[in-house]
Parts: sequence; C-alpha cells; structure tokens
Amino acid sequence: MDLLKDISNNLQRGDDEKVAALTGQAIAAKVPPKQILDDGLIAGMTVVGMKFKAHDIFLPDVLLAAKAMYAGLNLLKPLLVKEDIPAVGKVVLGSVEGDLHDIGKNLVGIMLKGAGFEIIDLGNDVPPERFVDAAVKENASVIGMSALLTTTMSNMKKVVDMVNERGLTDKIKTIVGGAPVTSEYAGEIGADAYAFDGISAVDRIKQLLGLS
Ligand code: B1M
Repeated sequence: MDLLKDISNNLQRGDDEKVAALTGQAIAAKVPPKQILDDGLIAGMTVVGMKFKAHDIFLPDVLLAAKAMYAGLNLLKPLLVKEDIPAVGKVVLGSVEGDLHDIGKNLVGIMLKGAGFEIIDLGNDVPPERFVDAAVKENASVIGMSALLTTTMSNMKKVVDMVNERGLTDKIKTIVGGAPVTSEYAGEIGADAYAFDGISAVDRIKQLLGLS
C-alpha cells in the first residue's frame, strides 16, 4: 500500500512531521494499526538499521529516524492498548544496563498493556538490582528485559542470577528479548522465557503465569 510505503520512506528520512501526518491518514483510512506498525514504521526502521550497518547513514540520521518512529507510534498507541481492562498480572519492564534502545521495549509494553497487564516501565539503562528491587517492591510476577546490543546482553544474566540468589524464582519469572537475543541465549543464561516480539511476549508471559 502506497501510504505505508510513504510512512516507511519518511521515517527513513527522519521526517517526524510527515510520519505523524501519514500515520494519521492511515488511521483515518482504517488501515489496521498492526499493519501500520509492521509495514510502515517497523519496515522503515529495519531499512535504517541496514543502512546504518553499511555506513550509508550515520548516528544523527538514526536519531532522527527514532524521533519519527515515536511520532507515529504515539498516534498508534491508544489503538493498540485497550483501556479499562482489569490487570491480569504485573510486569516490570526495562532495557538492560548500558542499553539506550527503547523503541522495541516500549512496543512490547504497549502490547502487554493491550493484553491487560500492568506495566512498571523502568526505562532504559536499568541496573540489575533496580529490576529486582522494583519487582519485589511492586509485587510483580514477571521481569521483562530488552537488549539491542551484543555488548549489553550479558547484563540480562546478572538479573536472572540475582533473582536466583535472592530465592525469588517461585515468585518472579524472567523473560528476555531484543534483536540480538535468541531462545538459545535465554536458555543459556537461565531466563524463564524468550520472546521474538511484543505479541509473542504476551503469549509467553501468559504461559509463564498459567493464564493460557
Ligand atoms: Co543503535 N544499534 N546504537 N541506536 N540501533 C542497533 C541495535 C544496531 C544493530 C545497528 C546496526 O549496526 N545495524 C547496532 C548494534 C550492533 C550490535 O550490538 N551487534 C547499534 C549500535 C552499534 C548503536 C551504537 C553503539 C552506535 C554508536 O554509538 N556508535 C549506539 C549505542 C547506544 C546505547 O545503547 N548505549 C546506538 C544508538 C542508537 C540510537 C540512540 C541512535 C537509536 C535508539 C533510539 C531509541 O531506541 N530511543 C538507535 C537505533 C534506532 C537502532 C536501530 C537502527 C533500530 C532499533 C529499533 O528501534 N528497531 C538498530 C538496528 C536494528 O535493530 N535493525 C540499531 C525497531 C524496534 C521495533 O525493533 O528494538 O528489535 P527492536 O524490538 C523488537 C524485537 O527485538 C522485540 O520486540 C520488538 C518489537 O517487534 N523485543 C523484545 C525487543 N525487546 C524485547 C523484550 C522482550 C521481548 C521482545 O521481552 C521482554
């Protein structure tokens, strides 16, 4: 669809105003929000990632693309989250220490909220003990960690180890995700689950809590 291609192209150019306007048009034209997200915004960001890796574009371009991504995402958010549904469980969510990438983590949060979970979002660059302390304080049953860098992935293990060391494994389950993370890696570090994207995070967390 041309409109979705336009969203992708303008996101790649970092034009947040155009992305917001086109996302608004797509919503008005009743394009399903998940399609706008996948075929417009995420499609554009995937190209940005490839161009960045190939040194065709540079960090400031990626920052502008991220700003444009949020311009669209903010309009989609209310459509992806159903309001007023009773919470089915509490999830502490964050990007691990050293990691400033938060778009994917925020998307996962939106999907979980849409499925009725209460989200305690700790933001990005979250030290291990903050994850665990927040889960205990908030009486959350799940800690969700996101990492986009191969250099920060190992901080997920620190959180899993801390949950074990503090004897909290019966009360708190851990789930990990993010572009470089795999289910094998999740198994290696002893996390309870891995999810590829927001939708599978919902499924995996429901399974962990015996809700499905
Ligand atoms: Co960065 N960056 N970046 N970056 N950046 C990557 C990750 C990189 C792959 C780009 C590349 O080289 N192709 C590369 C990492 C290489 C590696 O580690 N092997 C990279 C690099 C190198 C860096 C810097 C080091 C660059 C530098 O400074 N020289 C630097 C590091 C900063 C830091 O974190 N300390 C950096 C900085 C940045 C920006 C700040 C400019 C910006 C982030 C802005 C922001 O997030 N607010 C940025 C961006 C935008 C990217 C790319 C282009 C796009 C990431 C994104 O938002 N994707 C990225 C390339 C890429 O991934 N293709 C790249 C869209 C998002 C919807 O997908 O985050 O994968 P994603 O989330 C998905 C799934 O992974 C999953 O669900 C989401 C929805 O489908 N998921 C989970 C995520 N978390 C989950 C948790 C779960 C379950 C599923 O359970 C809890």
